[in-house]
Amino acid sequence: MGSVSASYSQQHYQPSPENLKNREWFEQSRFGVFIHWGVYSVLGDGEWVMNNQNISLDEYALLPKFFNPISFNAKEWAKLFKQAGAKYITFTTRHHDGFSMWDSQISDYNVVKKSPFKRDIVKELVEACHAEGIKVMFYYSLLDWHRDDYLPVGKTGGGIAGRDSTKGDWSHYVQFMKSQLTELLSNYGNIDGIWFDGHWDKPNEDWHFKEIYELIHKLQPQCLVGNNHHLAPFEGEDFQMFERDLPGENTTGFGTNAHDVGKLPKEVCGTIAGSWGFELKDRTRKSFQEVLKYLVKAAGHGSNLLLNVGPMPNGEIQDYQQERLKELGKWLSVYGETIYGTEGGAVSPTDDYALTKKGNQVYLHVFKTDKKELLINNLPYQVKKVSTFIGKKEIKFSHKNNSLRVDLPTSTDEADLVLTLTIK
Ligand code: FHN
Repeated sequence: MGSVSASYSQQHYQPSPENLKNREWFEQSRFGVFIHWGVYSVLGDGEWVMNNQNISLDEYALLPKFFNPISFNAKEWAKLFKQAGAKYITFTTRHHDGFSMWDSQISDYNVVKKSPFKRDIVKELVEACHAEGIKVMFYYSLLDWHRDDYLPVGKTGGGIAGRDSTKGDWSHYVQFMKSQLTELLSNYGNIDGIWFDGHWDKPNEDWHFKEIYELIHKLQPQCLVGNNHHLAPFEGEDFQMFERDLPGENTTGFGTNAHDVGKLPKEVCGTIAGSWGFELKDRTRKSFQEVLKYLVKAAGHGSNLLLNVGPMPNGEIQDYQQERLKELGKWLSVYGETIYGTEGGAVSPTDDYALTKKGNQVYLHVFKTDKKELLINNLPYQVKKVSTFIGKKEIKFSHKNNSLRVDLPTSTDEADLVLTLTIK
């Protein structure tokens, strides 16, 4: 096992012009849809079911036979994402169970060869999204509960516990990943990002990230590399991600990177449901107000929100998840200017408000509150005028010693009252 640092120190990654341009696009996008969908959805117990229920490889191998999503319609999904105002999707091409959702020539353990559905889901989804002008990123799990060459098990691996760890062959596994990534980046047109996950299963392993990232950038220079290792960004990465947390926060305990918010474009990911993959006992459904606040607070931190849906095994996205997306889309069709293409505000979002900025306009998003006035300290702008974003009605304010006090209109029962601050 090599040392972690050996794989990515001593490099001087120079992003290509295409890559830098794509980072700009990414930063302006602010909203993407995450999709966790695989054969695990059949069991309706989340994407970790193999590990959590300690299902053996032989038992799990029966699952693809039941994966026959006859209601899957990539074009309908893409239309929904467009209607939601999403600028990109990130799709789980292969999650920790090691099952490939495309017609991989390198592994038969894939949707075309092992399921009665026999259709290349990745291909259909990419084509449908591109037709709607939505960019596509691929989630790719580094962790694998299925393959022998990944052995010995890492920190997780209920399904593979007890297997013969002498079968492991790390360099073979790394080569396998490179071959699969080559397929994904050669056969599906422009792919705008690779979203790695699972490094934390074997954090001290030499993952050969230098070679892997170089391969990606060679195959598609614009393709942005992100890695959900919950650490400060490694060399060769193009964006920094934060799981279920806002940049700088660490409420989940994942984020040892929480206080190490770098300069790369940022993305926060979170769910509409309680879990990522489909759960039958889906009892933690977020309201529109909650998901909207998540999006706005992420933007206030200068970050995108990647909001997850977990489609059902028949290929449908649950009605309430569709509703949340449509509600966001409706809101963004009115307030998009205050989110897309903005920078984060100079003051960090709180539970009461978030600020976004575009040129000399600052948008003050006030979340549903009973308060009659709002006080923001340490605001480094000279405010000339405060008005409602809708209707341009002037609002009373005072601004002394970097503290802004704003009178709130009596009816703040909107999920997010947006005010425009005109600054000098
Ligand atoms: O284990 C995965 C989990 O299933 C899911 O894919 C999330 C998404 O951020 N990432 C991992 C947990 O860190």
